[in-house]
Amino acid sequence: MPTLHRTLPALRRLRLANAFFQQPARLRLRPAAQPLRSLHSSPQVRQEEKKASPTTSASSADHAPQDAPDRPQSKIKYTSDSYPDLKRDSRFKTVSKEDVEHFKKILGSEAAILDGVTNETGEEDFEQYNSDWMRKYRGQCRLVLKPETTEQVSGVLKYCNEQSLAVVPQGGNSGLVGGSVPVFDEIVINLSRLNKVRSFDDVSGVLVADAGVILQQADEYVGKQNHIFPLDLGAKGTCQIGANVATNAGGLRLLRYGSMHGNVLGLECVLPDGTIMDDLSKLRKNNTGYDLKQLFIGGEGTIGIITAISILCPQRSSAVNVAYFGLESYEKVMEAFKEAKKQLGEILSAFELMDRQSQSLYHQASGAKLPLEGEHPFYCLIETSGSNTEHDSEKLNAFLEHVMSEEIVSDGVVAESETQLQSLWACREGISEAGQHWGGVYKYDLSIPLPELYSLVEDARKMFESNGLMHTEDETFPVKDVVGYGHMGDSNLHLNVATRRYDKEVERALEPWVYEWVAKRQGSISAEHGLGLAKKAFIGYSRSETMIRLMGKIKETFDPKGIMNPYKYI
Ligand code: FAD
Ligand code: 2HG
Ligand code: ZN
Repeated sequence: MPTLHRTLPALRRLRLANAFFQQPARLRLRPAAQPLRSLHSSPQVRQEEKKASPTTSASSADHAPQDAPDRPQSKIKYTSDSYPDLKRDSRFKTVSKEDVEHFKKILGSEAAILDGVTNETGEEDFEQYNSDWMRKYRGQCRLVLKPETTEQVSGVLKYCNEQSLAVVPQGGNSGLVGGSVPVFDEIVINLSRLNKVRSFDDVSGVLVADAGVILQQADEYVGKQNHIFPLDLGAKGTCQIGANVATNAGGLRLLRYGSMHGNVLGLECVLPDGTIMDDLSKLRKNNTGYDLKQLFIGGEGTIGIITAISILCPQRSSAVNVAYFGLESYEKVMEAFKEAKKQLGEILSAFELMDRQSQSLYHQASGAKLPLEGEHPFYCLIETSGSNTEHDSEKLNAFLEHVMSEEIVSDGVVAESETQLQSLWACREGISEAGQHWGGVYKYDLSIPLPELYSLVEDARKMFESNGLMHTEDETFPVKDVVGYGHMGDSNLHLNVATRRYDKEVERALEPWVYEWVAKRQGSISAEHGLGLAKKAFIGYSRSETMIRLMGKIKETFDPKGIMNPYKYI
């Protein structure tokens, strides 16, 4: 790990920071983050690695253990076994040889079909399409279709609708709520071959691209023309922009650029009956009737398949700084956030929270050295992005001086180089994967009013201390640790309960306790990951009966036969 430029304690370090900020070379653009060693390898890569690992037969535990480098690999339990109350909908037909022949005609290429219906394709070839990133959900699909054009998607869906064949749209399969994999034998429609950039206008900043373009590639593409994709997240090397829209993904830049609902200008979608809805508008303003595309943003593949998006990409900032602080209490973190907004204003582009436990898990799982010596109860990562180096430095220095002299932060570092900047971001982005290193993880993605945001983590920790399910070292306890981190700037907490195995007793302790806790504070039980299968049953904690009924009507209108991503969402 390269030496980081220390800015604290107090004035001596601040002077160093000032000197540092006067060097123009230090202010660099942050490109899409590099994969974090094995930790950040994409789900596809992980699957390749898994094939070589030893496997055991299906676990008799509540849930099979999670993939981890130092553990033998076990098969994931079928979702239908983990959730025996879920029954296959008898309205749906089972895929036949005739159906496969028909799909072959539509898609016209061997590469576009993974067929376990008419030939002997083994179960292991379907594993990456049937199992999710958390290795918590596993479907039983025997047919994967990979259309290359919107017309092919249309032909496939039209036929599926006529034949009552259920489907699951699938992007990079990095979703965290079990929405992207089948529950039973639904056909997977994988969008990875629908992956061309259609146009980019460097005057307006409007990018039009197929749904299957990988987020990192989209960002690099517009980056070459000095623009930035308005979304960034840890799975950028794997997830697809169509799916990002379908999940209304939030991520690390939302504080600055806002949500997909604001940035997406148009969509091309295929409805379940094969109709192509061409609303690929490039206009920022268009008040002509209901804004139907908004229903697909966050629709999680339940009313149609997004085949292309038109999105507004902002100008890329030429000056980017990242600072990483240690703080003594959550109150100090709130103070730091208040000051950051006040003093950094329009150049503040991220304010991320990490607790001590989350940084410790990241360190243990990845082996990476943490940026600060000693431990602090809380850490935060602040990013600024602007177009004027001198102006940004002046603002950042004033902010640093203030938070240090007022003792709001106790220690901190500022990245001096691109590598250091990436290392600091890795401390934040690497937590998600680190959480599941020991066997399994229960993930909660919550919107909570800021003053109470961290109390949930403290209460969850107290609960596991008193119910005897948690021990950080003793492997016989199911829970290893409870960690809290997230997008502080968006009031979005990620509560991760790192476990040594998926265990129904742990799940029962957490659910519906977490959801009740959040509902009492008028929060949301899903801030940015969506509902999928994991949160479907709990939607009532965040939405009224009237709203759920209206959602049901929308679903019925678009998908009367219910073939789109069944058993999920509502
Ligand atoms: P998938 O997982 O394949 O699919 C997600 C859902 O969208 C499914 O319901 C699927 O049916 C549907 N879908 C996929 N493609 C389409 C389409 N073209 N049309 C219609 N429906 C479709 N999420 C955040 O919001 N913020 C984060 O910061 C964040 N960080 C993450 C970090 C890591 C390490 C990981 C593993 C995940 C993270 N996620 C985050 C979750 C996930 O990456 C996002 O939900 C992402 O948008 C999913 O993209 P995907 O291509 O992997 O979609
Ligand atoms: C993040 O912000 C992602 O890192 C993932 O949204 C959160 O894994 C999680 O719980
Ligand atoms: Zn997040």
